[in-house]
Amino acid sequence: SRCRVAVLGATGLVGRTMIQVLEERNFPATEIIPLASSRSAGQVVKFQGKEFITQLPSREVFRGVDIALFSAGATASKEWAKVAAEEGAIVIDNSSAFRMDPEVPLVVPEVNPEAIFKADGTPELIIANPNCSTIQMVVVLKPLHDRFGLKRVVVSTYQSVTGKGKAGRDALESELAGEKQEKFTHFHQIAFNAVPQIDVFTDNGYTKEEMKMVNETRKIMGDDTISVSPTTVRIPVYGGHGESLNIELDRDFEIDEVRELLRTAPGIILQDDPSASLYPMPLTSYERDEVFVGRLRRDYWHPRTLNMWIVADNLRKGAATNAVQIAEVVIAKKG
Ligand code: 2RA
Repeated sequence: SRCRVAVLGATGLVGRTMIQVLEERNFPATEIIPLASSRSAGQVVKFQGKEFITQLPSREVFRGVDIALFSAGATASKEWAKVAAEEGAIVIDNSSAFRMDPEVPLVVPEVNPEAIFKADGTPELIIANPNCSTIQMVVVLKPLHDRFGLKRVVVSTYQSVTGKGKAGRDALESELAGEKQEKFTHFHQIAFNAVPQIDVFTDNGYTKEEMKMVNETRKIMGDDTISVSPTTVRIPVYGGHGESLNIELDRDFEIDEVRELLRTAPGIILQDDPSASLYPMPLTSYERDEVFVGRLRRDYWHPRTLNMWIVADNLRKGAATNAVQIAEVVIAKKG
């Protein structure tokens, strides 16, 4: 059934990608209600050949909205998610505001789509979209967890500057143009560099980005016995986040069995032929919706353990596409 879709943060990099993905996937929206802060209100947004004017969020604006996609930061989500839900919208929130709230499901459709729905079969009113670096990892961990049991993951990330939206992209561009950029990557230059800090440090020496990977993975997978040991690093690339995964399973495996399992798993494309130097890279994952897997190999130096390298477009599967896929599951059930 056709529905009215609001997008809060419509003029940001993720918000614009959400609208692009809704159009590409022919999401059955009768109209888009683009919402943004006063800085961006008034901007024109195109959708399915029609033009919509970006407005300020308000309770009235959410009245009659069926799906509200949020990507305007945690403060805006805390201010507007419950209001939108009270007005009848199903809120799919890409911010960190509700991800660890026990009342709010944290969903990757390939992993835990059932979490979208209450016991009575109706959708939860607020559904949280996980952090980009977590989404691409759990898409790959899910089939392994189901088949072999999952004990521990050591993950090192190589994250695109677009994880920080337009600010990240503009920072890299201005540095490459020779202008010094002060406010990005914690006052370090990002061009020609690697910065092992994404978001702020917490008391335990890990950054918020790293603790998101630890905590969100356990919630999405529904398994608090999984241990995740993360290091998240910003690098000056476009196109997606890369992640090196060292995965210890509960049961041993044949590497060809793992390869076949991943080749046929939902949301995954295997790009793995060392003889042809074929493996995933950010530039070849750009604007794609799948998680690309390569460099699959046994870890000969630790039992029941394998290594792999995965890449996904952090603006798409890492944010916008995952949110739209959740919306597709919601409306498919509504019929
Ligand atoms: C980043 N994952 O890459 C965080 C937020 N998108 O900056």
